[in-house]
Amino acid sequence: MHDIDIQKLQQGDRRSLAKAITLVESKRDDHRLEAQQVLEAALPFTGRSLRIGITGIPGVGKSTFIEAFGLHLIKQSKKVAVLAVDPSSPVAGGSILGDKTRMEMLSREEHAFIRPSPSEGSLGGVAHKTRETMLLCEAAGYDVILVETVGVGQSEYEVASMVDFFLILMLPNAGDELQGIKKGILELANALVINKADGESMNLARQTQQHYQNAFHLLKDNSFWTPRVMSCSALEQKNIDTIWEMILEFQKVAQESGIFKQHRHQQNAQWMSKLLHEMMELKLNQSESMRSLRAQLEQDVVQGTCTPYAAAKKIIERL
Ligand SMILES: Nc1nc2c(ncn2[C@@H]2O[C@H](COP(=O)(O)OP(=O)(O)OP(=O)(O)O)[C@@H](O)[C@H]2O)c(=O)[nH]1
Ligand SMILES: [Mg+2]
Repeated sequence: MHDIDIQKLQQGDRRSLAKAITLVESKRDDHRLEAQQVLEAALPFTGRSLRIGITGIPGVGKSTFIEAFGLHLIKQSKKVAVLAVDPSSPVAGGSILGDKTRMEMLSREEHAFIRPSPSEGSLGGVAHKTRETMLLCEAAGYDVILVETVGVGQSEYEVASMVDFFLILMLPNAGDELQGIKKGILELANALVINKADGESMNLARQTQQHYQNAFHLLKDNSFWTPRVMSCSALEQKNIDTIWEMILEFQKVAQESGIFKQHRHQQNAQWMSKLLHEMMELKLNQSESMRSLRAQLEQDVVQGTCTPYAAAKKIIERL
């Protein structure tokens, strides 16, 4: 039994929060039910924080940025939670926040909560329960939730679908067109921030900023917000305050136009769809007869004796 005290969690008790997250991340069937109950109890206390997604290729400075940004937020009397989405790809090489020393200062702060996500072996394990974890942090009174993900693939879409503001960090390198970031991902951005704008890279950073500013002008401009292009030095903590002000401006504009709420409602609809898929999978795997029917039909499809459509239909009918 996990025995999670929602009241304590709501008062910001870190142990209760950590325990609740562990429960939510568990894959055991009996834990799932319990996790659902905890989430439902926490739900009335969620929705009040600002959710920010931060991505960028390995080495761009995400951890350094989040530490500087988090410390700045704490100075503004905010409570900050940092969550990591771990794509666990061989490229990323395991847990993003495995090397916690990089956020040493932030992790020592009483008003910061840092939670690395567990390494997931499987495909589709991306953003594993990050949304649920986020809600638990909100219930525990964190004002700003920072979700870090490595800019190497699918996880950005997942993260973008659960945050209010999506920020991409870039290197000061104007020559290198998209710096390994896919164009589609660039379109998710509410802001691009050129990091490492310090020392000898100052000029290059300025050029890169100009470059992306032009690129964004060519991109869409039919929304309420034109993506901003800024630069900063996470290492020297320069311009971190300006980035926070820009995000606050976004929040204000989005809230006043009603888009902030609308966006969250749409995200909830997407989430429901995702849960529905998950629950169906779970149900399919629960009974022996369903498992064997599925295996048999898969064989038939592979051998060409049954169409994928007909096979899927048979399974759904049996469900
Ligand atoms: N000059 C300079 N170096 C920086 C800056 N931000 C980060 N770095 C350095 O860049 C390296 C990578 O920084 P991290 O914060 O670990 O980068 P990351 O994006 O979290 O990397 P992964 O976790 O591997 O994806 C470190 O050596 C940092 O000290 C910056 O603003 N200026
Ligand atoms: Mg990192």
